[in-house]
Amino acid sequence: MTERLILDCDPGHDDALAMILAAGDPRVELLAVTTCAGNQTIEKVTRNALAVCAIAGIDVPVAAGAAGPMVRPQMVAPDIHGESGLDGPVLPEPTRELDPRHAIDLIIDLVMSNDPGTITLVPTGPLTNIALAMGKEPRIVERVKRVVLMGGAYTRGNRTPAAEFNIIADPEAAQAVFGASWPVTMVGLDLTHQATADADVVARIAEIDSPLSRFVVDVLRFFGSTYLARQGFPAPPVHDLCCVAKLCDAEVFTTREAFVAVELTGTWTTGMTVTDFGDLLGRPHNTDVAIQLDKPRLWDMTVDAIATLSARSAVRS
Ligand code: PIR
Ligand code: CA
Repeated sequence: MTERLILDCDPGHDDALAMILAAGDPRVELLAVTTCAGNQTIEKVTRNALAVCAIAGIDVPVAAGAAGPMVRPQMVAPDIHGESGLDGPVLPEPTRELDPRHAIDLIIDLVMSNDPGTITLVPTGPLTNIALAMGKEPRIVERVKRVVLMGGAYTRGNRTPAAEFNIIADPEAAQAVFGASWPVTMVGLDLTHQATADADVVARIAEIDSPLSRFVVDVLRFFGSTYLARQGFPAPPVHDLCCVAKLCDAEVFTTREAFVAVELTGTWTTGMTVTDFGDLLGRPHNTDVAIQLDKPRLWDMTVDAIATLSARSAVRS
């Protein structure tokens, strides 16, 4: 059965790769792309989403969502993603219109009009849209099959020593998502830091030699340069890609059940995803936590998706 998903994102270099895999892998069906302020402002990330659609030939609805977090002041990540949110490649002009609906309404419409248990939500930015959609239409919680989110970690942070960016950018929204009764998979930094785009991967993508492959190479080069300069990584971790990969092939990473809660009142730890794999807190486990990546599997499917979309665009033009 093909996995049907809504990608709620803040593109973002790794978000762009997640869009491409979701559109190019035959094992999943991308129903819509919704945007949320995160890596950059809502205007910028929405523009970037449309640019990725243009270069990759993605023609699903795209809707703009929340312009900032539910409670706290806004946080963006120009140090890693640049001023545009997707610095590096030349961004093509959008070829299509935005969906007129707010992201929250598009999510609600799709979930309520499809059979229960058939749609997976894949948030790869702050969880603002998902939490607001739940607040507006609480019945989506029992209709969504699963939430596979990029965020958090059980061992580290990247925005503070304790907190990962997507969670600390809107911790109240994140806690609402973890605290709801739907199944949640947390694809955190413990997993995504294994998903580096090493030189051999960039070379394989370059070999496809299409406008899309050149775009992806530029995306990865810029992302690699900021990750090297800011965080000392020899190659950039393509976080958001891992969530979509899990829907393409469940074997791409292992998980372990845990109780996860978001710290909302810490002095130094706000936004931390406190993870109890055992029973220290005496709480029922509410999350499948991503642990171990099969890296060759991840990059094989990603290279294949780029090749598939490149061939599709070549036929069309
Ligand atoms: C990546 C991100 C934000 C900040 C840094 N330092 C690195 C973005 C990515 O798009 C990903 O979704 C998540 N947030 C990783 O923290
Ligand atoms: Ca992201």
